[in-house]
Amino acid sequence: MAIDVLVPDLGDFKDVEVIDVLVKPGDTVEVDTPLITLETEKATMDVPSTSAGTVKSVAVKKGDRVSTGSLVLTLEPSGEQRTTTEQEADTGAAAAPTPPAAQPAARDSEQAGGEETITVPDLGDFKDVEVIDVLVKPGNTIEVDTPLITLETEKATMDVPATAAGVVKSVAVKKGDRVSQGDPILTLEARGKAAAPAQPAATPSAPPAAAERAPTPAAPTPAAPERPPATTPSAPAATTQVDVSVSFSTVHASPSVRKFARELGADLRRIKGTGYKGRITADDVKAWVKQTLTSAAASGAGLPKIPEVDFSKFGQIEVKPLGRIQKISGPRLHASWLNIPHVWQMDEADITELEETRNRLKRQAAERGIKLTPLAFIMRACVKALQEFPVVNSSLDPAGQNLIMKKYIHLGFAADTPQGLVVPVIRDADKKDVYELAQELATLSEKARAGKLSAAEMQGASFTISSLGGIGGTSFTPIINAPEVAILGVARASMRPVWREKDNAFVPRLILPFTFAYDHRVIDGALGARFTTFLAQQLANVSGLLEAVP
Ligand code: CAO
Repeated sequence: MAIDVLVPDLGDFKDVEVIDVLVKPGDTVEVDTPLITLETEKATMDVPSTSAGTVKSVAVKKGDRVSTGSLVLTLEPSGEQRTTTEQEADTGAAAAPTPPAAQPAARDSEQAGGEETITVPDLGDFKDVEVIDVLVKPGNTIEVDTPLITLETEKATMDVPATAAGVVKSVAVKKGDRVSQGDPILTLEARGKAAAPAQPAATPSAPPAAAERAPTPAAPTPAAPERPPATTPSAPAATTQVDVSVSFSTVHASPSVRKFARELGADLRRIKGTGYKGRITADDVKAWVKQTLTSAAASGAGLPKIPEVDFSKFGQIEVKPLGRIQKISGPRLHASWLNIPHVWQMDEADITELEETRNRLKRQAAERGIKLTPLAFIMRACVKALQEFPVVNSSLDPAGQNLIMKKYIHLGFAADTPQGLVVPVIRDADKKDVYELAQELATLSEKARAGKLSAAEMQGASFTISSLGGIGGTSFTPIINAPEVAILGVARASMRPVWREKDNAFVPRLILPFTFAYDHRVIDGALGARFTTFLAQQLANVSGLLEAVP
């Protein structure tokens, strides 16, 4: 016969939120298997099963609110089942009074303003409970309910909240101390009279008492009667039959850290605690989330996987590790590819005159030790275009809310080296003429090929050019060098017949094809096309490129 498992006696607490449902139909559960997790503002607790069997149906879902007697699930029993008597015996309910609700930290003075000492609240039968964290220090301003210290027994943690607001004058406990009811926690310069803790409203989470599988009768604790019933429950565990030793049996973390982890979707069971006695701290949760996100991005998590193939099945193979540079640049290229919505605007420039002039100047330049390649002219044209369209020389801030406009123009250029692709950077390119650019281009290219570039010589680019013109190809689609917002890909120039209206004839012209790749979050299509048009005009006007740099 099916068994209904109900929410146990939650004492005075009602409408407690279900923050996790830990089982589903078909699951086999044992006695004490956690079924659901409940949470009030400051406490979390798992509701364990009272019977063993197979889950037939689950009656609650995340976000539901439950009270004593609410149906949790229905089980097909497998034999083992606790009777009420057994449960009571197990929890000692019949033999001893319940651990009281972990009260708000008690005050020994309630006058308005003045100095107050906040003491450890009623912990029921439990004494010498360990302080595992002190959350405030002298000088801190605290409010009513600010967590002051965290107490922990072998399996449960609880924050003890403040009952008064004010400025902490001195703290009487430190990590590792053991405290009992009435021990002073801190002294406070009170800001004013707080509502007296007339009820266990600010009860911390699973009290140590409960964690010790202490007596937990269904009836309110004898320690509580002098207080009116709670109206704002925060620790149902405290006055219930729920065995919170189960709730906290796998991880050690304070309720606030549990809440934080849940908000981030972090599974505490997978996080290694670095806090006191292996406790999971908020920083552990943050570090875990950060690492998870980083590795997810690096591994392309969420993307459909490329099938793994055993190539040796089809013929002889040799496995060669990627080069050092490839190992570094690969993830960066991948990140740019995945993160930036690229648009590639193709265009071409008539560089007939540019090449005629360059060929004329080449020998002279060579005599001065300068190799005047087309790339130096292209760089000069890019500087002019970046000055005309400064947004192309910007970066998006990490939150994607602001543009960082750079007042400098540092040009990166992709260089093919025996060790792999590197991107040396010509700093302050806007202050250099074509010859200076050519000279620095040659120096940095040489250093790149010799593997002698310093880290500084590869940093700080605000725009990058990738020229494959010396090699070949008619066009290609470069990947933006994030966090830059654009890159220019230069292909090989070739002589082509171009229709010239005034001659009513085709004339041979040297045409340079190029691709302007841009981040569409920053640059609109119209601006992209204006940029390439402007760039083509600059390249067609060689005398403009040769002008002295102001
Ligand atoms: N069209 C036609 N010819 C071109 C040209 C173009 N767009 N660009 C260069 N050339 C010619 C040059 O005129 C030069 O010939 P001359 O000696 O007769 O003048 C020749 O090609 C070689 O030029 P270069 O490559 O030595 O010099 P550069 O300044 O143009 O380029 C550098 C320097 C470092 C960019 C280049 O050596 C290089 O490494 N290119 C590869 C870049 C790359 O790998 N990009 C891809 C990155 S993404 O994987």
